[in-house]
Amino acid sequence: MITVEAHPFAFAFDPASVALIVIDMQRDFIEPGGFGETLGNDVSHLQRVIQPTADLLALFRREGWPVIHTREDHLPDLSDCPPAKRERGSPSLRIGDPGPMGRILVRGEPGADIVPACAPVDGEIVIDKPGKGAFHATDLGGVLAKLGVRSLVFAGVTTEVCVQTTMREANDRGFECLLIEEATESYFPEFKAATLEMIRAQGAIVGWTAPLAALERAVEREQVNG
Ligand code: TIU
Repeated sequence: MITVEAHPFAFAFDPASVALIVIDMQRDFIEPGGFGETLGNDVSHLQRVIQPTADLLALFRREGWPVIHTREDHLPDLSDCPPAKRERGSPSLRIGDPGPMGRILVRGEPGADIVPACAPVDGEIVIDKPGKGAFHATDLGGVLAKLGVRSLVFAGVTTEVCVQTTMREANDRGFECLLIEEATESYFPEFKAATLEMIRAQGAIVGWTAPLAALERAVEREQVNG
């Protein structure tokens, strides 16, 4: 077992049954002109998450542990986009409308791509999802069962929307979930802070959080001690 100094207490995982899930590190959320900005958000907040997420990816790749990426996007005919999602509020562009990075939140368009620094490499799994949670209307549950995964390390954007929703789905399915604090970000810093607190409150009611350095230290310790 590898034991990470985490909040609210130590997070222990078996390296034979861990996977990393990187949520929606897409240009549509992180770069100007995409879905996030059309909703009225300042996307510059999300850019600080790119390097820590790349470092976390490097750690999993070095260890040979499974990596799963998700993308929130829709089929070109929008048949998987509930009208309630497309029609909600008054965004400057709606899902499916043409924007500077192609059609907003549509699979295969430049905006739906994962940012280059966090792009999947050969052998990594990519799950396209129409909802905020990555288990809804996808085969993520089947993929994790096939891999024999029990513990999930989380990164990605945004903390209180797709990351938290997916962690809650995973927690309800019996997975032990650890969120890496610098590898997740919100358009609203106060929402990120509140989400980290609510995840680990009540004795890790949803899961654990830890800085990246704590995970790196734990992996190094395991290598020294065997
Ligand atoms: N709007 C917002 O904060 N997030 C999303 O719509 N999707 C994800 O979090 N990926």
